[in-house]
Amino acid sequence: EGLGVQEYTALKLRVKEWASSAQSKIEGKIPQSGDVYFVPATLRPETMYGQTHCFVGPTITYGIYEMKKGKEYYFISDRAARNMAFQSIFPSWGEYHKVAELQGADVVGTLVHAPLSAQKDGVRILPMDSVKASKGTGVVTSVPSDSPDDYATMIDLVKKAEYYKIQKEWADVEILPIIETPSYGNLTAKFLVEKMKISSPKDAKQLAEAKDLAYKEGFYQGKMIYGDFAGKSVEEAKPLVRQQLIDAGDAFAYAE
Ligand code: A2H
Repeated sequence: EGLGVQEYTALKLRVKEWASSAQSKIEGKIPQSGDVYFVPATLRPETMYGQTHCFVGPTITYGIYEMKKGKEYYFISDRAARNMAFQSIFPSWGEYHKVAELQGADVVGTLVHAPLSAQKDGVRILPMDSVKASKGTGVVTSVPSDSPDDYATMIDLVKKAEYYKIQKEWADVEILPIIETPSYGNLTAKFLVEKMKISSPKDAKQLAEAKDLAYKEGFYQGKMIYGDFAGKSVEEAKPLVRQQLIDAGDAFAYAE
Protein backbone atom coordinates (compact mmCIF):
# COMPACT_ATOMS: atom_id res chain seq x y z
CA GLU A 1 0.00 0.00 0.00
CA GLY A 2 0.99 3.66 0.12
CA LEU A 3 3.02 4.71 -2.91
CA GLY A 4 3.21 2.59 -6.02
CA VAL A 5 0.72 0.63 -8.03
CA GLN A 6 -1.22 -2.46 -6.98
CA GLU A 7 -1.60 -4.94 -9.84
CA TYR A 8 -4.86 -6.71 -9.10
CA THR A 9 -6.46 -9.64 -10.85
CA ALA A 10 -10.14 -8.78 -11.43
CA LEU A 11 -12.15 -11.99 -11.49
CA LYS A 12 -15.52 -12.48 -13.22
CA LEU A 13 -18.15 -14.27 -11.09
CA ARG A 14 -21.30 -14.77 -13.21
CA VAL A 15 -24.68 -14.41 -11.51
CA LYS A 16 -26.65 -17.67 -11.54
CA GLU A 17 -29.55 -16.59 -9.33
CA TRP A 18 -30.32 -13.13 -7.88
CA ALA A 19 -31.46 -12.52 -4.32
CA SER A 20 -35.09 -11.37 -4.48
CA SER A 21 -34.27 -7.86 -3.18
CA ALA A 22 -31.81 -7.42 -6.05
CA GLN A 23 -34.18 -8.91 -8.62
CA SER A 24 -36.78 -6.18 -8.12
CA LYS A 25 -34.14 -3.41 -8.46
CA ILE A 26 -32.75 -4.68 -11.76
CA GLU A 27 -36.10 -5.64 -13.31
CA GLY A 28 -36.31 -4.25 -16.83
CA LYS A 29 -32.79 -2.74 -16.68
CA ILE A 30 -30.78 -5.69 -17.93
CA PRO A 31 -31.92 -7.62 -21.02
CA GLN A 32 -32.63 -11.35 -20.81
CA SER A 33 -29.55 -11.97 -22.98
CA GLY A 34 -27.26 -10.16 -20.52
CA ASP A 35 -24.94 -11.79 -18.01
CA VAL A 36 -23.99 -9.88 -14.87
CA TYR A 37 -20.63 -10.54 -13.19
CA PHE A 38 -19.52 -9.64 -9.67
CA VAL A 39 -15.91 -8.50 -10.11
CA PRO A 40 -13.68 -8.88 -7.02
CA ALA A 41 -10.09 -7.58 -7.14
CA THR A 42 -7.50 -9.94 -5.68
CA LEU A 43 -3.74 -9.98 -5.08
CA ARG A 44 -3.76 -13.78 -4.67
CA PRO A 45 -5.03 -15.33 -7.93
CA GLU A 46 -3.36 -18.65 -7.04
CA THR A 47 -5.85 -19.06 -4.16
CA MET A 48 -8.97 -18.92 -6.35
CA TYR A 49 -9.46 -22.70 -6.04
CA GLY A 50 -10.41 -22.07 -2.42
CA GLN A 51 -13.18 -19.50 -2.99
CA THR A 52 -16.17 -20.17 -0.74
CA HIS A 53 -18.06 -16.83 -0.88
CA CYS A 54 -17.93 -13.37 -2.33
CA PHE A 55 -18.22 -10.35 0.00
CA VAL A 56 -19.77 -6.93 -0.48
CA GLY A 57 -20.01 -4.04 1.99
CA PRO A 58 -23.70 -3.99 3.01
CA THR A 59 -23.87 -0.18 3.16
CA ILE A 60 -21.76 0.50 0.06
CA THR A 61 -23.50 1.77 -3.11
CA TYR A 62 -22.68 -0.25 -6.22
CA GLY A 63 -23.56 0.02 -9.85
CA ILE A 64 -24.16 -2.49 -12.60
CA TYR A 65 -22.11 -1.22 -15.54
CA GLU A 66 -22.45 -2.06 -19.20
CA MET A 67 -19.41 -3.88 -20.58
CA LYS A 68 -20.86 -5.36 -23.81
CA LYS A 69 -24.33 -3.97 -24.55
CA GLY A 70 -27.00 -6.61 -24.12
CA LYS A 71 -24.36 -9.19 -23.23
CA GLU A 72 -22.03 -8.43 -20.35
CA TYR A 73 -22.41 -6.26 -17.21
CA TYR A 74 -20.14 -5.71 -14.17
CA PHE A 75 -21.25 -5.25 -10.56
CA ILE A 76 -18.60 -2.94 -9.03
CA SER A 77 -18.26 0.28 -7.01
CA ASP A 78 -18.72 3.59 -8.82
CA ARG A 79 -15.12 4.45 -8.06
CA ALA A 80 -13.89 1.25 -9.70
CA ALA A 81 -16.05 1.92 -12.78
CA ARG A 82 -14.38 5.29 -13.22
CA ASN A 83 -10.90 3.76 -12.82
CA MET A 84 -11.71 0.98 -15.28
CA ALA A 85 -12.92 3.48 -17.86
CA PHE A 86 -9.45 5.03 -17.87
CA GLN A 87 -7.70 1.65 -18.18
CA SER A 88 -9.43 0.73 -21.45
CA ILE A 89 -11.47 -1.97 -19.73
CA PHE A 90 -14.81 -0.62 -20.96
CA PRO A 91 -15.33 -0.35 -24.76
CA SER A 92 -14.80 3.44 -25.10
CA TRP A 93 -11.95 5.07 -23.24
CA GLY A 94 -13.09 7.30 -20.39
CA GLU A 95 -16.76 6.25 -20.67
CA TYR A 96 -18.83 4.12 -18.35
CA HIS A 97 -22.56 3.48 -18.32
CA LYS A 98 -24.45 2.56 -15.18
CA VAL A 99 -27.68 0.64 -15.84
CA ALA A 100 -28.71 -0.03 -12.23
CA GLU A 101 -27.77 1.04 -8.71
CA LEU A 102 -27.90 -1.21 -5.65
CA GLN A 103 -26.73 -1.34 -2.04
CA GLY A 104 -24.55 -4.22 -0.97
CA ALA A 105 -27.33 -5.40 1.34
CA ASP A 106 -29.64 -5.83 -1.69
CA VAL A 107 -27.47 -8.54 -3.25
CA VAL A 108 -26.79 -10.68 -0.16
CA GLY A 109 -27.82 -14.26 -0.94
CA THR A 110 -27.19 -13.96 -4.69
CA LEU A 111 -25.56 -17.12 -6.11
CA VAL A 112 -22.59 -16.68 -8.47
CA HIS A 113 -20.31 -19.01 -10.40
CA ALA A 114 -16.71 -18.59 -9.14
CA PRO A 115 -14.05 -19.61 -11.73
CA LEU A 116 -11.65 -22.34 -10.48
CA SER A 117 -13.51 -22.72 -7.18
CA ALA A 118 -14.07 -26.25 -5.91
CA GLN A 119 -17.62 -25.04 -5.10
CA LYS A 120 -18.97 -26.07 -8.51
CA ASP A 121 -22.62 -25.18 -7.77
CA GLY A 122 -21.57 -21.60 -7.03
CA VAL A 123 -20.83 -19.37 -4.06
CA ARG A 124 -23.07 -16.91 -2.19
CA ILE A 125 -22.70 -13.16 -1.93
CA LEU A 126 -22.45 -12.32 1.79
CA PRO A 127 -21.90 -9.11 3.80
CA MET A 128 -18.48 -8.08 5.16
CA ASP A 129 -18.40 -4.88 7.21
CA SER A 130 -14.68 -4.27 6.67
CA VAL A 131 -14.94 -4.00 2.87
CA LYS A 132 -13.65 -0.57 1.88
CA ALA A 133 -15.45 1.39 -0.85
CA SER A 134 -12.12 3.11 -1.54
CA LYS A 135 -10.17 0.01 -2.54
CA GLY A 136 -10.27 -2.34 -5.51
CA THR A 137 -13.79 -2.86 -6.83
CA GLY A 138 -15.50 -2.92 -3.41
CA VAL A 139 -16.11 -6.63 -4.03
CA VAL A 140 -13.91 -9.23 -2.28
CA THR A 141 -13.77 -12.90 -3.09
CA SER A 142 -13.48 -14.99 0.07
CA VAL A 143 -10.73 -17.56 0.54
CA PRO A 144 -10.95 -18.58 4.20
CA SER A 145 -8.04 -21.05 3.96
CA ASP A 146 -5.52 -18.29 3.26
CA SER A 147 -7.02 -14.91 4.18
CA PRO A 148 -7.40 -14.20 7.94
CA ASP A 149 -9.98 -11.47 7.22
CA ASP A 150 -12.07 -13.88 5.16
CA TYR A 151 -11.77 -16.64 7.76
CA ALA A 152 -12.75 -14.40 10.69
CA THR A 153 -15.70 -13.00 8.72
CA MET A 154 -16.95 -16.43 7.69
CA ILE A 155 -16.81 -17.76 11.27
CA ASP A 156 -18.77 -14.72 12.48
CA LEU A 157 -21.38 -15.12 9.72
CA VAL A 158 -21.91 -18.78 10.65
CA LYS A 159 -22.14 -17.93 14.37
CA LYS A 160 -24.50 -14.98 13.93
CA ALA A 161 -26.43 -15.92 10.82
CA GLU A 162 -29.67 -14.59 12.24
CA TYR A 163 -28.14 -11.22 13.17
CA TYR A 164 -26.75 -10.91 9.64
CA LYS A 165 -30.13 -11.95 8.17
CA ILE A 166 -28.62 -14.79 6.17
CA GLN A 167 -29.21 -18.51 5.98
CA LYS A 168 -26.60 -20.30 8.07
CA GLU A 169 -25.94 -22.87 5.34
CA TRP A 170 -24.96 -20.08 2.93
CA ALA A 171 -22.01 -19.23 5.20
CA ASP A 172 -21.13 -22.68 6.49
CA VAL A 173 -19.04 -24.00 3.61
CA GLU A 174 -16.16 -26.47 3.91
CA ILE A 175 -12.72 -24.86 3.85
CA LEU A 176 -10.41 -26.43 1.28
CA PRO A 177 -6.64 -26.66 1.93
CA ILE A 178 -4.85 -25.35 -1.19
CA ILE A 179 -1.44 -24.13 0.03
CA GLU A 180 0.98 -25.76 2.46
CA THR A 181 3.46 -23.66 4.46
CA PRO A 182 6.18 -24.83 6.86
CA SER A 183 5.08 -22.56 9.74
CA TYR A 184 1.26 -22.61 9.51
CA GLY A 185 0.28 -25.91 7.90
CA ASN A 186 -2.33 -26.10 5.13
CA LEU A 187 -4.99 -23.80 6.57
CA THR A 188 -2.86 -20.72 7.20
CA ALA A 189 -5.68 -18.30 8.02
CA LYS A 190 -7.39 -20.64 10.50
CA PHE A 191 -4.03 -21.37 12.16
CA LEU A 192 -3.17 -17.68 12.63
CA VAL A 193 -6.65 -16.57 13.72
CA GLU A 194 -6.70 -19.30 16.37
CA LYS A 195 -3.09 -18.82 17.48
CA MET A 196 -3.54 -15.05 17.82
CA LYS A 197 -6.92 -15.58 19.55
CA ILE A 198 -8.71 -13.30 17.09
CA SER A 199 -12.36 -13.57 18.08
CA SER A 200 -14.07 -11.12 15.73
CA PRO A 201 -13.72 -9.64 12.23
CA LYS A 202 -13.59 -6.29 14.08
CA ASP A 203 -10.15 -7.06 15.59
CA ALA A 204 -8.63 -4.86 12.87
CA LYS A 205 -5.16 -4.43 14.36
CA GLN A 206 -4.58 -8.13 14.97
CA LEU A 207 -6.09 -9.08 11.64
CA ALA A 208 -3.71 -6.70 9.88
CA GLU A 209 -0.82 -8.46 11.61
CA ALA A 210 -2.16 -11.92 10.75
CA LYS A 211 -2.69 -10.81 7.13
CA ASP A 212 0.94 -9.69 6.94
CA LEU A 213 2.28 -12.96 8.35
CA ALA A 214 -0.01 -15.07 6.13
CA TYR A 215 0.92 -13.13 3.01
CA LYS A 216 4.70 -13.33 3.56
CA GLU A 217 4.73 -16.99 4.58
CA GLY A 218 2.38 -17.95 1.74
CA PHE A 219 4.30 -16.09 -0.93
CA TYR A 220 7.87 -17.00 0.08
CA GLN A 221 7.40 -20.47 1.62
CA GLY A 222 4.06 -21.70 0.32
CA LYS A 223 3.62 -24.69 -1.97
CA MET A 224 0.50 -25.46 -3.98
CA ILE A 225 -1.21 -28.69 -2.88
CA TYR A 226 -4.33 -28.36 -5.08
CA GLY A 227 -5.13 -27.50 -8.67
CA ASP A 228 -3.28 -27.45 -11.97
CA PHE A 229 0.01 -26.31 -10.43
CA ALA A 230 0.09 -28.60 -7.38
CA GLY A 231 3.73 -29.17 -6.38
CA LYS A 232 4.90 -25.75 -7.58
CA SER A 233 5.78 -22.92 -5.21
CA VAL A 234 3.21 -20.15 -4.72
CA GLU A 235 5.67 -17.69 -6.24
CA GLU A 236 5.80 -19.77 -9.44
CA ALA A 237 2.09 -20.62 -9.51
CA LYS A 238 0.78 -17.07 -9.00
CA PRO A 239 1.51 -15.71 -12.52
CA LEU A 240 0.55 -19.06 -14.10
CA VAL A 241 -2.90 -19.18 -12.49
CA ARG A 242 -3.42 -15.50 -13.29
CA GLN A 243 -2.58 -16.03 -16.98
CA GLN A 244 -4.77 -19.13 -17.15
CA LEU A 245 -7.74 -17.14 -15.78
CA ILE A 246 -7.12 -14.27 -18.20
CA ASP A 247 -6.74 -16.62 -21.20
CA ALA A 248 -10.02 -18.34 -20.29
CA GLY A 249 -11.80 -14.94 -20.24
CA ASP A 250 -12.50 -15.36 -16.52
CA ALA A 251 -10.31 -12.45 -15.35
CA PHE A 252 -8.56 -9.25 -16.45
CA ALA A 253 -5.80 -6.98 -15.14
CA TYR A 254 -6.85 -4.03 -13.01
CA ALA A 255 -4.46 -1.56 -11.40
CA GLU A 256 -4.79 1.31 -8.94
B1 A2H B 1 -7.11 -10.72 -1.33
P1 A2H B 1 -4.38 -4.35 -0.60
CL1 A2H B 1 -6.33 -15.54 0.00
N1 A2H B 1 -11.86 -3.88 1.06
O1 A2H B 1 -7.70 -11.73 -2.20
C1 A2H B 1 -11.19 -4.78 1.84
N2 A2H B 1 -10.38 -5.74 1.35
C2 A2H B 1 -10.25 -5.81 0.02
C3 A2H B 1 -10.90 -4.92 -0.86
C4 A2H B 1 -11.74 -3.93 -0.29
N3 A2H B 1 -12.41 -3.05 -1.04
N4 A2H B 1 -10.60 -5.24 -2.13
C5 A2H B 1 -9.77 -6.30 -2.06
N5 A2H B 1 -9.55 -6.66 -0.77
C6 A2H B 1 -8.73 -7.76 -0.24
C7 A2H B 1 -7.58 -13.08 -1.65
C8 A2H B 1 -6.58 -12.91 -0.55
C9 A2H B 1 -6.29 -11.58 -0.35
C10 A2H B 1 -5.96 -13.90 0.21
C11 A2H B 1 -5.04 -13.53 1.16
C12 A2H B 1 -4.75 -12.19 1.37
C13 A2H B 1 -5.38 -11.20 0.61
C14 A2H B 1 -8.92 -13.58 -1.16
N6 A2H B 1 -9.62 -12.64 -0.36
O2 A2H B 1 -5.14 -9.88 0.77
O3 A2H B 1 -4.72 -3.48 0.56
C15 A2H B 1 -8.47 -8.83 -1.26
O4 A2H B 1 -8.19 -10.06 -0.63
C16 A2H B 1 -4.14 -9.49 1.69
C17 A2H B 1 -3.14 -8.58 1.05
O5 A2H B 1 -4.66 -3.72 -1.93
C18 A2H B 1 -7.15 -8.44 -1.93
O6 A2H B 1 -6.43 -9.69 -2.11
O7 A2H B 1 -3.00 -4.89 -0.44
C19 A2H B 1 -6.49 -7.57 -0.90
O8 A2H B 1 -7.48 -7.24 0.10
C20 A2H B 1 -5.95 -6.29 -1.47
O9 A2H B 1 -5.38 -5.57 -0.41
